[in-house]
Amino acid sequence: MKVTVIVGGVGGARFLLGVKAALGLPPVGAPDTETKHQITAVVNTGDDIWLHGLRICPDLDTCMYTLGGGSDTERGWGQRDETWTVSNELKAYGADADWFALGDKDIATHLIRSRMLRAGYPLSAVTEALCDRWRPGVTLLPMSDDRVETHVVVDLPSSGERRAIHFQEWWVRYRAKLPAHAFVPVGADEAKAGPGVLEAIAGADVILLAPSNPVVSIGTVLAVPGVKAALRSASAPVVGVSPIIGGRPLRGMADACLAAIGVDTTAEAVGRHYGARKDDAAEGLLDGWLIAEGERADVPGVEVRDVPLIMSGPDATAAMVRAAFDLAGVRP
Ligand code: FO1
Repeated sequence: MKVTVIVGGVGGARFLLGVKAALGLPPVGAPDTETKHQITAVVNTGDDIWLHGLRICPDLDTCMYTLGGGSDTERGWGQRDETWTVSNELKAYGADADWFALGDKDIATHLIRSRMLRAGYPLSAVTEALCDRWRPGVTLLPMSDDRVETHVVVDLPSSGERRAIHFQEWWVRYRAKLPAHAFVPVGADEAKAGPGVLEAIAGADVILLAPSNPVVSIGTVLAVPGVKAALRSASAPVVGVSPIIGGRPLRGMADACLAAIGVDTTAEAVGRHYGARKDDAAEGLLDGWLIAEGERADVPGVEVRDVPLIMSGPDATAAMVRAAFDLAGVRP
């Protein structure tokens, strides 16, 4: 079965572990036997940032390390057994963005990526090369090879002046505590969907929206021209998984993002925000919407089902994914 998943960072990577487990694949690493299943993840690159002359791709790296067995599962990003020597040296030099910690092992990934990008390789080719080592067992496709960066319009705490800052500064330096007036996916309008992205959507047997941040992760992927239209016209059913449980996000700060775009932090509001695919007026995406056990949500035109949504491990997540397949009416 061909499964295409639209994902962001930490939540998306955890969800992909469950997609692999639901298809009988080892959650971590690549299956050593030929499998009849094909999982493709279309990954948000709006969080990417140039720092210290290195191109950092948090969501691609989180998916690659998590699925390749190299991630620090507690932190959720970067590699496990990390050291911070270079980062501390950069701080000692007073280098910019000392609020963004780069692990020594992680820096090797950014060195390889930056060298390949400077040699003219597109991000998709770079990602493929890095995955040759990490073997995630899932095809990781950048949503675009073009530069798309999420910037956040805030009032600077120092001067009160309204400015657009990079998403990472808002997310890491200010912990999303500065009210966001708008999120701007800079470059999205001119971006082209990455190689294989539209094909992975058109050719899928089932399409899943991971329980990632609906605004700055899923929303940014949807901002790439052609992606939303491809989802709406795909022959495969589209099922989303709510990232909001009990009126709040499990991890991350999706509530701060949703508030900024005037969407309540409820599973129902996010489901309505994505909209019903059969509702042409709303240009919606969903056929099905998975919400947390015991919750209720009325999303006109979308079949809603409540199941346990805590991704406590690959098996729990696999059960969630099987529920999504069920709701989509597909069987692996
Ligand atoms: N998140 C933090 O909260 N603090 C950090 O210092 C930090 C560094 C970092 C370095 C590389 C990387 O790939 C991710 C990093 N992240 C850090 C996480 C990152 O901000 C988020 O994972 C995504 O951008 C949001 O999903």
